[in-house]
Amino acid sequence: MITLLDYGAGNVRSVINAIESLGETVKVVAGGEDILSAEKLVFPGVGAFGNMMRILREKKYVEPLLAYLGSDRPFLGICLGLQALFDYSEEASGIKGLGFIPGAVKRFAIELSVPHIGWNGLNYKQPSRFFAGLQGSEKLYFVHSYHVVAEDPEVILTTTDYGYEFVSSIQKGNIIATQFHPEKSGRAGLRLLQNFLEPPAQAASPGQAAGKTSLAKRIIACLDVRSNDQGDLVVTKGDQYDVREGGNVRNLGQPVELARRYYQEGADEITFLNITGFRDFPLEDMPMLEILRQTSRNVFVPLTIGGGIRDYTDKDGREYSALEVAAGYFRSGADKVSIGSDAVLIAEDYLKTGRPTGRSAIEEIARVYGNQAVVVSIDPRRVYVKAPAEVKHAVIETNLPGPGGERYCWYQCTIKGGREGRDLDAVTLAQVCERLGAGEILLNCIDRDGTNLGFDLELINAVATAVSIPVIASSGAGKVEHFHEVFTATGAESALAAGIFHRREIPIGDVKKYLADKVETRL
Ligand code: 1PR
Repeated sequence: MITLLDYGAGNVRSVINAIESLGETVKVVAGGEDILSAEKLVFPGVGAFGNMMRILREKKYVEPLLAYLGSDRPFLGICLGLQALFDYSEEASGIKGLGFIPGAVKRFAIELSVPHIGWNGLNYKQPSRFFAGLQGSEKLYFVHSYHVVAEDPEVILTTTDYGYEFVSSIQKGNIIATQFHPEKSGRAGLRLLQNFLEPPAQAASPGQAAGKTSLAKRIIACLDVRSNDQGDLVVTKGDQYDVREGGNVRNLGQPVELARRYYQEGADEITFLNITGFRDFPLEDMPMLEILRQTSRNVFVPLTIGGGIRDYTDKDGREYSALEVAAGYFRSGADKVSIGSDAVLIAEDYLKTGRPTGRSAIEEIARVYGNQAVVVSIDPRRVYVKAPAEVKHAVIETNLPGPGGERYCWYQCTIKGGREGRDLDAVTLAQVCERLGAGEILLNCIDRDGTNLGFDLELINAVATAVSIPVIASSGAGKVEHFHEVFTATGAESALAAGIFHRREIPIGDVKKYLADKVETRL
């Protein structure tokens, strides 16, 4: 029996699912006495340090936790569950951590995109039973803007390189804690969890390639989901966002089955977009939550969900905040939520006053679940102009002239799945959302969607150079070379595709094979 400390924020569902998939049962802590009587305690943390410590104090978990840690019984901390062990964090000034391991939690001070999101390797600093069965070349999933700085080098189990070398896991006796997420790290992560649940007899010291570890470019499979005319929730796919063929919604398969297939084929992440979310209400749309629940039971890579994340009043007049909608998704197994239409409206409001309200969906969800949990999905469309001065938007000079020979264009944001164009450009939207706390940009392109013509490199460059958060390039992938092109010609951290995977035209494995000696990926 594993005892799991859930302080109410983030995706503990995936940790429970991963442990259960290994044949163990999980008891969730209901009070301090459960911590004191635990035999093996897992503390997964997602979200923000200050919020976590506040809840731990309110629930009176701090004393029991320190007593448990002091007794040297098996403990596995994950992400914030690692950071909580330290004295304090730059993320929350004036708020004390548990102070069990001397040191601090610092924000990445680097030129690279922050958060550090994705699959990176480990430099092994000492042998541990935790590592049994690993080759040493595996990549694990990270998602964080802060990292620990341990005063005592003896506790450092692994480091990872991102801009500089940082501590990615620690061990002190039976206390182990990782910055990466084993529950989201595919087979390698499950092996680590297995080693924690049933420690092997011998400590292992995996070999590793010489040199620094590096962050892999991610290949993301995207499932656009909606009800078809028979009322079944199906994976569909549009051509420039038109998902109907012969009057019917295209049906390319069942969401849970497809997600499972993509996990097994090596997808680094899976995104579900509830594409009619702008008119449905997800908390009433139980099938979507159920899809997440079922998928997260046996898919152990990050899951993002988008569609309908906004404030909402139901037919009985009850008001729900976007934060409550997001919470429903997180509880059902999502690691990140993606905000589309609402982000455009939030940015328009912000631009009117130049001041954040502190109450927008982006700010509220980021405050509780952390910036890394908030993706903004942008649905832009090219608008050609004869000269940059014609509009007040971010205009680029294009190598793909318009129908009238125009050499300039801007990228107009749309809402409601491309149905309504707004007076806002994609570059400005991305910048405003970064300022408000978004952790990642999912950059679609209506012109390229479903065309197989390749990603719109000009759009991706315009946005990726304007923000410091990671950008996911989306729309238009038609052959393996397009992935190489987007990773070498733009600053995109990941590439997302849908049609070529659904139609089995190119398996994910072939994309990875093609990239193997050209671009760092997770194999
Ligand atoms: O506005 O917060 O409710 O969110 C709705 C979400 O649904 C948004 O993220 C929006 O991008 C998405 N969406 C809405 N309508 C459509 C549509 O297709 N009619 N899909 C839609 C967005 C783009 C990608 C697609 C890539 C790759 N589709 O999801 O998967 O373009 O496709 P490809 O590789 O086949 O070219 P809200």
